[in-house]
Amino acid sequence: MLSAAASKLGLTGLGVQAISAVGNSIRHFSSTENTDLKQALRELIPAQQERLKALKKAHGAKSLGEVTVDMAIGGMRGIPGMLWETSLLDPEEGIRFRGLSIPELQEKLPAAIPGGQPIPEGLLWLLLTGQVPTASQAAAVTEELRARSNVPLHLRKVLDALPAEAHPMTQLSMGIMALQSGSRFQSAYARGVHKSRYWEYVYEDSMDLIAKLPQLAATIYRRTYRRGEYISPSYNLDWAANLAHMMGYEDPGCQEMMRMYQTIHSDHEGGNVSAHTTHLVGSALSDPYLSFAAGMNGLAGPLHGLANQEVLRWLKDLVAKLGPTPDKDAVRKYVEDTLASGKVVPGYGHAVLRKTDPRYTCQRDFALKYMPEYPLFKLVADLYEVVPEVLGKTGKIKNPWPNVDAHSGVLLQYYGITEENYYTVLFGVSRALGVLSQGVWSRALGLPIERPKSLTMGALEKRFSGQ
Ligand code: NMX
Ligand code: MLT
Repeated sequence: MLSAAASKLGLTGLGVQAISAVGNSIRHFSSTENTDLKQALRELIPAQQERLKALKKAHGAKSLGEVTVDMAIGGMRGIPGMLWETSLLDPEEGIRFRGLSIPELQEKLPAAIPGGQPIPEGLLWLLLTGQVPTASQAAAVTEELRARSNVPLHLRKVLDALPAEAHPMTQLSMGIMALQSGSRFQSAYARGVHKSRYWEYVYEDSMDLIAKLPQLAATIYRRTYRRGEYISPSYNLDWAANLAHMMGYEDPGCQEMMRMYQTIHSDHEGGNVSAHTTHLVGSALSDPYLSFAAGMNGLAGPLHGLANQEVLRWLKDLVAKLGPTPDKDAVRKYVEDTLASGKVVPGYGHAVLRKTDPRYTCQRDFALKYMPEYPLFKLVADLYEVVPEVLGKTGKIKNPWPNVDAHSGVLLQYYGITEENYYTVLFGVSRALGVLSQGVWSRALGLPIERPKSLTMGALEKRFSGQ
């Protein structure tokens, strides 16, 4: 039966189901109808601690492979060096969240409207517990986040101290740091809490931060692009729809887009810059605000999350130069010119993926349903016919296919969110779900401070001299 909160949100019912990943297989089994997320975690943690202990005992001394000089110099590409429970990336297939692909998430997670996109609250339950939530469990997360969503008065003062033209990602990072004064982990640590309880305070901070991020993001948007005319939160909307509402967008299609957007950008295993940075900084027992702000500073780089902004700029420039419906030869030349000018083609390529990003495909499917005739969508679809071929011809680009950022701006533009400098903020809000969930587990599992070995060129030369 749906809870009162679930019925109010119109959440669709799902069978009670839970997953546990064992190697590559996923087992589905029944779970009790507990709607308290922290309690669910408390019950799950001891078994996972034992699992890690057993893994270390049985396999701790075994090798995961060779590390070459190229790998050490080349951004540690391909070196398995981190434990990350919430998602796993396959180069050919793309991301799986706790074992589930994006189409499986869309099928199994509770939605706000029948047959609609998953609500990110259900994904958060999944990321934290490994269990597919029921509608009432997802609705309980909506309620929990709502209860934690008030932002302190000083937040707006901190943002207002910045010039109006400060980049939205700078504002996001500063805003998260302004919220850090409320860290419960930091206070608990100062009081001397036992390390076995760290995860509890990291959970509190993570949920507080996730709850407040939509208001912070909407404040940045309205302050920067709508003359500071702010919109109060709605107490009837789910987390992602409320973000769209506070930004000033009420279209039900836009709300669905925001639920989908916030779900698919949440996690991409542990090695990407934003996740790895959050993990690294958190490993020093810096609280979730400090570590997530650091991760967001990484997301703000143009080779990472800022690429969604860069894609729109590149597309606008293309349309300005070639018109809205350019022929293939003109587009080919435009792509070649981008490469010849020493710039990257934004939205294409990936450090790990070797096929079209399933997050691109998911957004394309959304566009086919909601905006099939939108000219910008058609242009992006046409680019797919040209860009990989041109990139492939260079012979050096390992993945010529589009990534998540090649498509996201089109959906935002369609609903009127035209300010591309803002796009990475929406990516960042979503990324909190994955990296902060992992942060809770990192502390629950007692993972140590991260400290890989570095080498000088001289040390490498000496090591291999005479070979
Ligand atoms: N356009 C032009 N050159 C590229 C591209 C591209 N889209 N992708 C890779 N290359 C170049 C790359 O710069 C490198 O050149 P060089 O040897 O002169 O330094 C060469 O191809 C080999 O790079 P790869 O090993 O294929 O890619 P790498 O793992 O180093 O980089 C990215 C991955 C994602 C940084 C790179 O593909 C890129 O810059 N893409 C465009 C920016 C982008 O869309 N980033 C978003 C990624 C997703 N996200 O949200 O984080
Ligand atoms: C991400 O979502 O973090 C990007 O696709 C980059 C990555 O995985 O390296």
